[in-house]
Amino acid sequence: MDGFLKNIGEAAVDRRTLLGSIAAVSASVSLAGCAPSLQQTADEVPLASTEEQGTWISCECNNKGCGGGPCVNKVYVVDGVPLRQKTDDTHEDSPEYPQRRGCARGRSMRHNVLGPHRLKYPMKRKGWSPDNPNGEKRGVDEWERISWDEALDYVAEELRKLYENYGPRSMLHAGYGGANESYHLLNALGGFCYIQDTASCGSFALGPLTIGTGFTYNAGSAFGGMTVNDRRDLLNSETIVLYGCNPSWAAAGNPTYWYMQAKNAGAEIIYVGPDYNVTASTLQARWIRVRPGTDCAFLLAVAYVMLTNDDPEANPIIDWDYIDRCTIGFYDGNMPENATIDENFADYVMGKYDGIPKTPEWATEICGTPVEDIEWYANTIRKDRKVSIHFSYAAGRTNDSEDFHQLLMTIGAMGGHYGKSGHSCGLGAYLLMAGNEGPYLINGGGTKADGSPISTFTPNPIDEAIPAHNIWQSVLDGKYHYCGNTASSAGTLDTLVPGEWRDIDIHMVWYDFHGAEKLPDVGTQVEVLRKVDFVVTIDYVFSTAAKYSDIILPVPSKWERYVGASGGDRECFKVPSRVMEPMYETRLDQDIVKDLMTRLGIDPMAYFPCDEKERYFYTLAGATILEPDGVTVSPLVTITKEDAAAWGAEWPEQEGKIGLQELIDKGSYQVELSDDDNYGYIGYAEFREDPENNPRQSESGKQEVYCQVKADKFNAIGFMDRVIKPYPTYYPAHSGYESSFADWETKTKGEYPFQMFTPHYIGRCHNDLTQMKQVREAFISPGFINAQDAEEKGIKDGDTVLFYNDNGKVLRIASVSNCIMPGCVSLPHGGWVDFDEESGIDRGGNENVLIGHSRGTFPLTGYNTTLINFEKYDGEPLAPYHELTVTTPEV
Ligand SMILES: Nc1nc2c(c(=O)[nH]1)N[C@H]1C(S)=C(S)[C@@H](COP(=O)(O)OP(=O)(O)OC[C@H]3O[C@@H](n4cnc5c(=O)[nH]c(N)nc54)[C@H](O)[C@@H]3O)O[C@H]1N2
Ligand SMILES: Nc1nc2c(c(=O)[nH]1)N[C@H]1C(S)=C(S)[C@@H](COP(=O)(O)OP(=O)(O)OC[C@H]3O[C@@H](n4cnc5c(=O)[nH]c(N)nc54)[C@H](O)[C@@H]3O)O[C@H]1N2
Ligand SMILES: [Mo]
Repeated sequence: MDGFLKNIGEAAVDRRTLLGSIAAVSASVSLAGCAPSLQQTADEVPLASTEEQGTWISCECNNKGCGGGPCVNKVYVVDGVPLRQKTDDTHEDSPEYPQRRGCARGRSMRHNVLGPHRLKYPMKRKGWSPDNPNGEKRGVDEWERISWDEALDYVAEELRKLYENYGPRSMLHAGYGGANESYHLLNALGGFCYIQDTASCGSFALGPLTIGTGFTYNAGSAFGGMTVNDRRDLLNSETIVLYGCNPSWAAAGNPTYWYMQAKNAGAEIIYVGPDYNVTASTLQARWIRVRPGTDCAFLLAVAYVMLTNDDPEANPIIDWDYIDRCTIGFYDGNMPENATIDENFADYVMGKYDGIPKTPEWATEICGTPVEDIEWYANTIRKDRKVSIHFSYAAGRTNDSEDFHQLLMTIGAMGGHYGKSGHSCGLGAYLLMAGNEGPYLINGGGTKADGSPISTFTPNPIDEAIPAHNIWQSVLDGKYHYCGNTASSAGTLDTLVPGEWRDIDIHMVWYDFHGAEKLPDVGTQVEVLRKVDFVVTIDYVFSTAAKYSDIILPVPSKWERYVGASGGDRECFKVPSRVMEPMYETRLDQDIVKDLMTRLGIDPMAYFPCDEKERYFYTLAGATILEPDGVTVSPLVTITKEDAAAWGAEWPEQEGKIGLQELIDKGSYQVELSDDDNYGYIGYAEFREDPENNPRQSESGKQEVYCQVKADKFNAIGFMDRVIKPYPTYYPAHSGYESSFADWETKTKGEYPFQMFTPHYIGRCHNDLTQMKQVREAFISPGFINAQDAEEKGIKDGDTVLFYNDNGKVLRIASVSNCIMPGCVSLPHGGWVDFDEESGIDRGGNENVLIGHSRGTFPLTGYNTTLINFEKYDGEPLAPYHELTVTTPEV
C-alpha cells in the first residue's frame, strides 16, 4: 500500500498548463463553446514532476447509499484546483487499525466532479413554454441557457398554478418522501404524492421487527443495525454463510477485508445465490446455487433435512432449547395464544397440510440446488457448529418473497445461531455495517449548543404513497392501490393498512436526489413524462431525469459543499471537507428551495435553521465517542473559542480526543481496537439469555415462526390470489422460475425463459457516478450470461446482445461465464438510458427498461424476478463502454 500511495503522491502536474486551462474554462462561462471542457482538463493533467506545493484534502466519495461508507479518499489541491487522488494513508495498516480503502469510484471522483456531464447553468427546454409544454418533445428537444431568475420564476409560477388549479394530489415527487430539502417547500404548499418503494430492503421492509427479528436500516434502535456480531467476533466462526449478497461490490471498501480476516482465521465460507459473484470468488467460497426468487423452496428443504436428521443425542442439529425459550409457532407444542389456525411450521415442512413434504427432491426442481448440496448445507449449519449467517436484501427484492425473512430467521433459530460468540444470523452483509455490527462507537452531533435542531422535518399534509412496482402505470391510469407506506415503517408492519383504490391526477413530476431509472417500467415512465404539464429536475449532472425535463436547476457536486461527517461504520467517523467553491453557476439545493419559497410567499427561515457550513460545524462539535470501557461517552473533538468564532457558531469550549482542524485535515477519526477494550458486540445476546426480560418487538416478544399479525396485515391488503399463512411457506413467484415455462409439467419453456436479476454494480452507484470513463474502462456494465446458454445462442464474450421482453429492449456487451446458473442472466443495476427513438432500443442498457409494472396490489418491488430472452444483436454493435459517456448539451 505504501509504495502505491507514494507513487501517486510523487506524480505531479505542470501547474501552469492546468491553471491555464482552468482560466480558459472560467472564460467559457461567457464564451460558451470556445474553451476546452473541464473533462479535458481533468484528463489532460500531465503527470510530470514539479516543485509546487498543494494540500491533500479529505473528500467525499460516496453517493448516498453507495454501500462502502467508511472509505477515506483524499484529493491533492493546488490553488483550488483538484489534481490527483489517493486513499487512506493516515496511519499504518493493521487489522486492529486498518486503513479505510477507497474503491475505484472514490479514487476517480475527480473525473466525476470535473466531467463533461456536469450541469453548469439553469436550462430550459426550447419547446417548452408556460402556455404550451410540447410534452412529446421531452427527451429529444434542444436546450437553452437561462438565468437563475428566469428559471426560478418559471418554476415558482408553475408551482403556483399547479397547487391552485389541481392541488397537492397532482404533484409527484419521484422520491421516497423522506427528508429532501424540496419537501419543505412542497409540504408548505400543501403536500405531494411520492413513491412507496420497498427499494433497498425488498420484503425486509415488510415487518422483520413484527416477527421478532432485526432490521439493519434502523441502525440507531435497539432492534436494528445490530443483528450480527462485531468483526472481531466473526473470527470465532467456523462457518460463515454469505447469503444473497455481494459486499465486494455493494459494500466496497473494507467489509471484504473483514471477511478475508475471518477466512484467514480458518472459517469456511459458503455463498448462497444464483451467481458465484466477486465476493464468493474473492473468498473462495463454496457455492450453493439457488435460482432467483426461489429461496423459500431451498430453505424449506434445509428445514426438512434438519428436522429429519436431528437426533438430540446422536446427531444434534437443532437447538431445541432455543426454539422452546425464544420462538413460538415452530411445532404444535409452542403455539401462540392468538393463533387463528391450528397449523405449525414443522408440520407444514413435513407435508401435513398440503401433502407435500418439503424434501430436497421437491426443492431441487424449483431452486436448482443439487440435492446433495441441500443436505450438506443443512448438516453444516447445525447447532454444534459456530455458524454466522450473513445476508443482505437482494433475495428480498423478489416478487412474493414476503415470507423469506421469517424463514431465514426460523432456520437461524433451528441452528440456535443467535446471541452467542461465533454464531449469528442477520442482515450482516449489507452496506457499511457489513461484517461488523454493533452500536456506533462514534456518533456525529445533531444539535446546536443550546440543543436546538440543525435540520427540521416537516410532515407531508397528504398521504399519497404510490407503490413503486406500478407507479408509472398508476399515473397513466389515474388510480392506484393505497395500503399505507411500508417503506417508511422502519421494519414494522404498523403503517400497513387495509388496501383501497384511490384516484390521482398527476400534472407535475419533480426530481431531485433520485434518478429516473431507479424504478421498474422506464418505458411507461417516458410516456408519463411526455404527458404531464411540467417536469423539473435539480441535479448536478445531465441525468436521464434532467434530459426529460422542462427546466433543469444545477447544484454543486459534493466536493463543492459542506456535506458533513457522513457514512462511517461503527469504528470510523469520516470527515470530508469542502474541496472547492461551487463551480459554474450552480446553487445549493437548500438555496434553490429558499428562493422558491420567497417567491411563493413562504418564510424559509422556519425550515432551515442552519446553512450547510454551520451544520458541518455542529456535526463535528457535537460528535461523541464511546470510551474503551464501553460505557462512558466523551466529546470527540476539542473546541476552542477561536474554533467557534472561525466557524461563526456558538459552542462552549470542550476537551476531546482531537483538535477540530486536526480532524478536518486528517479526514477521519478511527477507533483503534485493542485486546482489552469493551467494544465487542454479540447480536441478540440479552434476548437469548433472558427472552422474558429482553423481548423482541413482536407481539409475543419472541421470534414468531407463527406470526398472526403478519398474516392478518398482509391478507387485509386485498391483493390476494392466495392467502398468506402466519408461518413461512413456499408459493411460486409472479414472473419467477415456474413462470418461465409454458408448461411446467412437461418442462416446456415459455417465450421468456430466462430469469434476470440485477445486482448493484461496482462501476457506479445506481444511476449516479455512472459517467467516469476511467471507471468504465475497468467495469463495462455487461450482461452476464451462462456459458452453456451463450453457446446455444451463438454468443461469445464481448458480443453486443439484445435483451428483451414485452416491456422493452436493451443492449449490453455479453460477459460469458460459468459463474452464473444456467437459465439466469445478470444485468447489473443502473446506468442512464439512451433510447433509440426509432427502434425503442435502450442503447444505455438500463435493466429497469425490462422490468414491467407488476402484478396486482402488493407493495413489493421485485427487481430480481423478471423474465427475459436474449439474442446476439445483428444491428450496429455497441461502442466500447467508456466511449458511451454523456456530454451536457452546449447552450
Ligand atoms: N432493477 C433494479 N432497480 C433498482 C434496484 C435494484 O436492485 N434493481 N435497487 C433500488 C435501490 S435499493 C435504490 S436505493 C434505488 C436508488 O435509486 P436512486 O434513488 O435513483 O439513486 P441514484 O441513482 O443514486 O439517484 C441519485 C440522483 O440524485 C442526484 N444527486 C446526487 N447528489 C445530489 C444533490 O446533492 N442534489 C440533488 N438535487 N441531486 C443529487 C444524482 O445525480 C442522481 O441523479 O434504485 C432502486 N432500483
Ligand atoms: N457499488 C455499488 N454499491 C452499492 C450500490 C450501488 O449502486 N453500487 N447501491 C447501494 C444500495 S442503495 C443498496 S440497497 C445495496 C444493495 O446491496 P445488496 O442488498 O447486497 O444487493 P445486491 O448488490 O443487488 O446483491 C447482489 C447479489 O445477490 C444475489 N441475489 C440476487 N437475487 C437473489 C435471490 O433471489 N436469491 C439469492 N439467494 N440471492 C440473490 C446475487 O448473487 C447478487 O450477486 O447496495 C449498496 N451498495
Ligand atoms: Mo438501496
